[in-house]
Parts: sequence; structure tokens; C-alpha cells
Amino acid sequence: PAEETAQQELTAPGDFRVCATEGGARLGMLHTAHGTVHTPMFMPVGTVGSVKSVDPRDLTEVGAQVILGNTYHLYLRPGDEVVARRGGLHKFNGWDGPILTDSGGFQVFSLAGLRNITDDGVEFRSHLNGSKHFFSPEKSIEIQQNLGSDIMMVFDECAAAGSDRDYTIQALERTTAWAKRCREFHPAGKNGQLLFGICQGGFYEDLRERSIEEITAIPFEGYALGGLSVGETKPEMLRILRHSAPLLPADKPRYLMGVGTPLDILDGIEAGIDMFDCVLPTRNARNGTLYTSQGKVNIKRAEFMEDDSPLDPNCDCYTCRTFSKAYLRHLYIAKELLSSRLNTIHNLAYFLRLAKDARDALRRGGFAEFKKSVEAIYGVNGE
Ligand code: PRF
Ligand code: ZN
Repeated sequence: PAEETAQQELTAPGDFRVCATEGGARLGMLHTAHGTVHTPMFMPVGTVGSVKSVDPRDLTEVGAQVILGNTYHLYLRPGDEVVARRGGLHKFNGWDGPILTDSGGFQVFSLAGLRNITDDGVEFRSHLNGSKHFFSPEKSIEIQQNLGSDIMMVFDECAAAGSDRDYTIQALERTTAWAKRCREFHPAGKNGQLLFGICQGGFYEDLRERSIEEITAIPFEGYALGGLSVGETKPEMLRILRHSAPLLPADKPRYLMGVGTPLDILDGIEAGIDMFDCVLPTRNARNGTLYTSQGKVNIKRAEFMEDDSPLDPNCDCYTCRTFSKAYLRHLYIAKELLSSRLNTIHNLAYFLRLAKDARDALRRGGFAEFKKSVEAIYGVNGE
């Protein structure tokens, strides 16, 4: 059935159904307090509550289903209580589809200054003004409750790439203990907000197995793989992804955090992942790197100075329907604000269509063929 006609069947937030499979890949539906979404899906990143340079109307038009927000950023500015007093993040930012919030675990380790990690939580300094703060698992969930997101993530410790085995074990154990505390602080079903667990374990297959055993022993509404795409090589990422994804419960949504390129996303879908997020389409749009059906295009190149053709003849987004490459290049070179918006609309349309095309292919059993067609353009080792 078409995606739109199948929607009424799921009723409670957290209801998840696998509708079709092809090898390890899954076509599914997940119900949230702000509606049902179709998986596999790509989720645009809206770190501080806004997806950079675009608005909710743009997001709806390019086919976004879920957008991300970050606990760490929104806690520091404007403050989760400020957001709560405005009725939550949906009322505040005008996006009334589902919102997923990351827990702050990853950002505290990647952005904040001078951290002190203990079993109780993490003391850190704001990247904005150096002020001192403390996140515990309970604090992270309290912030996410104040934000009113549909999908909350547990507070985890993502060990840095290249961490040795001993440190990876310590982070894994802490992640399990913190996951239990998050679940205790937020019982299943509370306020219609879902809570997903995060598996760590670095680049050690046995530690990945151990983390997955421990985290999936706790009842969450979905399970994520964290700690990938943190600077490792692609073969390393694939080794852990292909080993770990099939070990996650088949009856819950599976989320690969912070991944990735178009080819990474297709590799993830093939391994059995349902949800993806990444800053790549939005960040690259602002750098003038655009994803098209013919591969990546750098719009600043002189060859486009008088090119009247659309950026991607196979794209139906507002940017491609309306403007020429010559104009998009001009906006980029002139550092016009509109450049970011038009480029972001297009790149998001590309990533969201990639996921939609994957769903359509899964529905007819043509995913393997679809994946090959994208690999032929982007190259098995490209991005
Ligand atoms: N943990 C959390 N958020 C994340 C990650 C993680 O490991 C990653 C790793 N790619 C991205 N975002 N909480
Ligand atoms: Zn386009």
C-alpha cells in the first residue's frame, strides 16, 4: 500500500511495524506523539532548534519527517526552561512534526571544554562562555522532558576514536549504568515521549556484543548504535555496523547516530538500520557542495558561470525547479544569505529522496538494485 494509506494502523507512541524486508533491510513505520513516520528515514539536524537556513515550510516541502534538536545546545541557550514556558520545542520553533533530541552525551565530549567525567555524570564548560555545568543522566532526561521531544536519547559516553580497550570498557559500563538511570527516571509511555537506548563498545566486536546485550536488556522504545563515524575508516565503520545492526531487536526501530554520506546510509539500510541523521547535507550546502543524481557538484566552480541548466534535472525541489546553476554560483560567490537557503533545500531534498527511494525500492523488492545504481554514481569508495 502507499505510505499515506497505511498510516492509521499505528495508534500508541512507540508502536513500530516492519512492513517488508529485503535481506537485512527493513521497511517500517513508527508512531510518535506528533504522527507516524516511515522508515528507513533521514532526519535533518536542527541543533539549536532550527535546521540552519530553512524554515518548517521548507522542511515540509522537501519531505522531512523528523527533525533533530540538541539537548546540550538548547540547555545552554536559550535554556530548556525558557522553551518549556513557551509550551515546548514544537510551539517554540513552529515544527509540528516529530522531534528527536540527542542527549548531550556526544556534544559534551565533542564541543565542551575541560570535562570531568565521573560515574555520576559529566562536569563541563560551555563552548559559548566557559561557564561551568553538570549533566547527569537524570538532568539530560529532565531537559529533554522540558523540550517535549517525541524521541529522547539516553545520556551515553561516546569514547573518542582510537580509545584503547580498557577505556572503551569503562565507557561501555558507564553507558549501561546511565541507560538504566535514564529508564528509571522516564518510565515507558510517560507524556508520550519515547526513550531510545544507545549501544557503544568502540571498534571491538566483543565489546559491541556486550553493550548490545546490556542495553537491549533494558526495555527501550528503540535502540541506537553510537560511537560510529567518529573518524574511523569506512571499512572499520562497515565492520562494526554489519556485525552490530543485526544483533539489535528486530521489533524495535534501529538508529545509526550521526551517519552519514549517501553511500553510508545505503550501507546502513542494508545492515538493518531504520533511522539516520547527519549534518552533511546542511553543512555542505553552506560550503557550496551539492549532492545530485550525477554525483557531487561544487557550485563555486567557474565552469558554472554561464550555465543556465538546473542544478539537478532529476530533482523536483524548489531550487532545481526555479534557478540555474549560474545563479546559484553567483549567490555563493557573492556570499548571499539566499545561497545557504537554496542549497540547503536542495541537499535536504536529495537526502530525503534517497531515503524515500529506498523505501519505495524495499516495497517492491528492488533495494539491492537501487543501492547499486547510487553506488555507480557516487563510487564504492567515494561519498
Ligand atoms: N552518542 C550520542 N549522539 C551521537 C553519537 C553518539 O555516539 C554519535 C556518533 N556518531 C553522533 N551523535 N548521544
Ligand atoms: Zn534540487
